[in-house]
Amino acid sequence: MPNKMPRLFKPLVAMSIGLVGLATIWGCEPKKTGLDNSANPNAVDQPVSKVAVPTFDADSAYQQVAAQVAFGPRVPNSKAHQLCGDYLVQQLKSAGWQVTEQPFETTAFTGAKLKCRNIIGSYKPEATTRILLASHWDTRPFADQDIKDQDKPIDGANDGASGVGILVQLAKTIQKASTKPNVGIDIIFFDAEDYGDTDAYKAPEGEEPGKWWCLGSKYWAQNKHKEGYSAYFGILLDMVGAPNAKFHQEGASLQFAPSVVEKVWNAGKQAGYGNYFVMSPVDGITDDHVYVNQIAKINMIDIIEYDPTDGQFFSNTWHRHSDNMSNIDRKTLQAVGHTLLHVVYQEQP
Ligand code: AHN
Ligand code: ZN
Repeated sequence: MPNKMPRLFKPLVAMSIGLVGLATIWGCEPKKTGLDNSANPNAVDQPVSKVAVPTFDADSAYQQVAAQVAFGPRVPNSKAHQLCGDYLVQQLKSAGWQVTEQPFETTAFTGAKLKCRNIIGSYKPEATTRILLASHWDTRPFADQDIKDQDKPIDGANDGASGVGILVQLAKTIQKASTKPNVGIDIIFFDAEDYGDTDAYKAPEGEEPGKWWCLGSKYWAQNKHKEGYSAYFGILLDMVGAPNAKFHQEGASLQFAPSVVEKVWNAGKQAGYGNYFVMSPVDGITDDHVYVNQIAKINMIDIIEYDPTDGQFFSNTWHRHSDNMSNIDRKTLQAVGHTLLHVVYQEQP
């Protein structure tokens, strides 16, 4: 059991309490979401508000997940990593988004030097009111939760490719849509989230917890792609493609950005995905959003499949070879992608 324990957010909770008040001043009051088909003939029928939201093509999102997995495991320094990174840059560019590549070198807990890059796509780069959407695009070099071939890398269909696939499809959807969002949007694909230490690693006394995880988001938060960059809120996607996924309200998100959690979960419910967006809190997870909050001071939440009551913590494919394409369900991609569109389209500068 302890070997399945995710790193909990506990050490950070006390530090973050002061930020809760900050998070509320953004005034992210959840607005009614939904659709008005008179404004967009392509919209799904769900007349709740005045905002027209395009449909989300989950089949295309699924293809975007499959395209990444087809490169092979996207482990830093590998050929598949290089080629998949190039592919993601090209996908964002072909959707008309402005792309910034942020190369960096970092060191893993193994001592390996990793050549990495964060990939940033910007919609309406001139807009000052901006939303940040993110997911990690690298995959874990080991299957340390598996019972065999623990030293071999995983496909990372869910843990990596799912969030990225949804965000690529969101960029393409916005490009094709007749109605456009009113705010600027940045999509960041963080590198080197998942090269963290295994249970066999003996941390030296006093080592900062979570030191080896989330290296790309830490780098970006300390070296933003544009001087003075900020966003008024952010949403991280992590493991958002498995069948019947349950997204509880993750503890660090609730600490840092409760109004963003409320906004997103309300949007999910109103868009008809209440089975996925479960309105109950769970423990915090040390994930990329923690560093975006702590270092970059952007109120970012995490949509992550994590259920501490199911005995698995994360799902039963987490850091195992079973995290392959058979672990991806279009319905889950649809729930998350469509909910994100609802959130994005209801925002006003
Ligand atoms: C840890 O368990 C250290 N982090 C959870 C974040 C994570 C790992 N997401 C995907 N893989
Ligand atoms: Zn992982």
